[in-house]
Amino acid sequence: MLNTDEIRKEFPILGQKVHGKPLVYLDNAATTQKPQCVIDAISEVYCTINANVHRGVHHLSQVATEAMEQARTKVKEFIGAANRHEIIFTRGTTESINLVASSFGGTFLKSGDEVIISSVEHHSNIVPWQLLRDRIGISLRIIPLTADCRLDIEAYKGLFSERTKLVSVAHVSNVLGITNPVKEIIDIAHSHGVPVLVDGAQSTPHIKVNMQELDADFFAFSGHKVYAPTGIGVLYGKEKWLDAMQPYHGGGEMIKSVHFEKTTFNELPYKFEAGTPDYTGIIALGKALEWVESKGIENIAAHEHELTRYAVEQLRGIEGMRIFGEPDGAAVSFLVGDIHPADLGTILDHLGIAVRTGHHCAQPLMELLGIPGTVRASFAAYNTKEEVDTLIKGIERAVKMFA
Ligand code: 7TS
Repeated sequence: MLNTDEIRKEFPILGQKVHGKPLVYLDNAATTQKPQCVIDAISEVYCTINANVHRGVHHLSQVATEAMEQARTKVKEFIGAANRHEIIFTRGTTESINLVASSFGGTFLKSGDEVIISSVEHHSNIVPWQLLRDRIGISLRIIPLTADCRLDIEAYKGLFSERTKLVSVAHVSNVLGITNPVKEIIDIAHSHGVPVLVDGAQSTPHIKVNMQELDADFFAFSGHKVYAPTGIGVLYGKEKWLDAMQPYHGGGEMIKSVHFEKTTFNELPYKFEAGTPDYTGIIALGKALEWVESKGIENIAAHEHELTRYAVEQLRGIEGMRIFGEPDGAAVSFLVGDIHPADLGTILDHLGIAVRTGHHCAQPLMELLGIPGTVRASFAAYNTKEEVDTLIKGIERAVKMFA
């Protein structure tokens, strides 16, 4: 059980008022708020150990390097990776997926090859593959949806051909809050000898992920959705793939030796970490993951599932309510009558309630659902049932206004 009263005290931002009303922050799928310990970790770096990493013999540089590498160990443990060097720091999920598209694509894909993605992908797991399509002539196969907004696994099985080279799917839909059967998806792909990239942006904050159990070949997530700062993220990749893949960015740190005629590349993970890394963000990410572990991710998940279940139950009582799919995670998407999602979002904002409205960077999914967008409420460890009640009252008020 989580003690939300105590947890809320750790998040300074939550105490404020918005438009004169206590802030009800329900946009956690977009980004989570940060606990004081994470905020402190950032200022502590600059107050005590700041120096560029990996290249100094001097004391500060060594301390900063050690702190950064400890955070890598923390990430490795958090996601159950086999090796530290399989953890690559990026700017976030978007960059992690672009890295795979560019480096895996550049190494292993050629014209005519196929990549399988799904109907529920965020734009960041669509557009990198389209860029690759335009660059080298691959094609995309899309896993369709069933009537209840789940991935159609039977249809997925039929998408494979001898040209299939990669599957790239979201672990949890950022719109529907539905967990995809990624283990099954991975097992099916592996039975065809095809590797799988899992977009873990919406699962890592809410589900205990373990790379050994999942057997994903690549796994991407963003720090800022799991109580860490913006601008830092992770790509996990199996050593056998990362080793064989060409580098992504060129520059300092990713090289062993550089001559005008020829350059040799550094070992993993540094081969994929060109330039000065965001070591401050990395250290704070380590702190955020420690914070999650201190509360227990299973406890956080149980709390969020209960909030989602309660929210769905309460929302269903509102006339004209349309909930998309049956969320099992920490987000719910809905529309009410013919109220435009942006109008509903604006009214809720005036009541101090922050929800997301629009297409949620999943325009193809909106097209499939035949809607312009949704209103999405998404939960984190610090949200409460009272906040769900405030949301419901706000929606009821909006419905009256539009009646
Ligand atoms: N993949 C999924 C499933 C996501 O939900 C998001 C961000 C991304 C990738 C991209 O993550 P980034 O950190 O690199 O930007 N999703 C959302 C959202 O639902 N609302 O704002 C951002």
